[in-house]
Amino acid sequence: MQIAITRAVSAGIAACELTHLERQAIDLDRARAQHRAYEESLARAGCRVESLPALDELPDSVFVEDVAVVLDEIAVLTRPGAESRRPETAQMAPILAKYRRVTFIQAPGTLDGGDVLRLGRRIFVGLSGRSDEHGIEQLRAVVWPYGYTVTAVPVSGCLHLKSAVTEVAPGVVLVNPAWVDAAAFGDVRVMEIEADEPYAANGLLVGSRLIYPASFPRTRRRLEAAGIDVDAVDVSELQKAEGAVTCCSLVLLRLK
Ligand code: CIR
Repeated sequence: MQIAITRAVSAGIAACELTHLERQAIDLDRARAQHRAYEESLARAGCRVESLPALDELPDSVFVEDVAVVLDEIAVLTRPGAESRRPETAQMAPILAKYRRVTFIQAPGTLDGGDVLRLGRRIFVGLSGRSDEHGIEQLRAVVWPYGYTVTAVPVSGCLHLKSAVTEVAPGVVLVNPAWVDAAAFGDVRVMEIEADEPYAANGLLVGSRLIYPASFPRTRRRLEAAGIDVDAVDVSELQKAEGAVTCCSLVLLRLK
């Protein structure tokens, strides 16, 4: 059984961090409705959804992916690159402690979960504006005893590594080649996004189902043509906050 941890949209989301996007008005009610529909898609994919209450004083707290890296063996609470987001980790630690032993990335290291792509026992971490060498080295030290390799991957032009690449089926990655060089991922099958949908590389694979934004129909057709079972969700309000589908949940295997 998989558990998906989510957090309701903050009433303060209008003050979210923005790096590559111009600020646009976010309709809070609509964002919340879209987030609930996203939670339903997680449930359809077979997850038990643990939905946490909104934290109105933390604008980006709906994007729970960034505050932890959860493996079967351990949960690593991050130290987000954006200072405004650092208090989010203390809110998540007791939740994850129900399921895993927890450990923390320490200053001066920074790491955002959005930069962490796990392909089996290989973990790739974006060297982005949010995650640095110190954070990556600390993650490596925590996970190597469990048999994981950690490889830093340069990203440019986007917020996180997973803005540029995600796993969309076992052994298959969907890439925006303008933002990351897929050669870094070694022996995987690479699919490219449609060039006119630059944000289309972020999908959330849960079991054999891909939760995927409704706003990228051309890339979605490519995925479906490849036999991938796509569940399209409208996350347009969350996209205005530079969010996508992986970032709104932490999906973990229930081990006991
Ligand atoms: C931020 O800039 O931190 C948020 N506004 C968006 C975070 C999106 N996170 C993700 O894609 N993993």
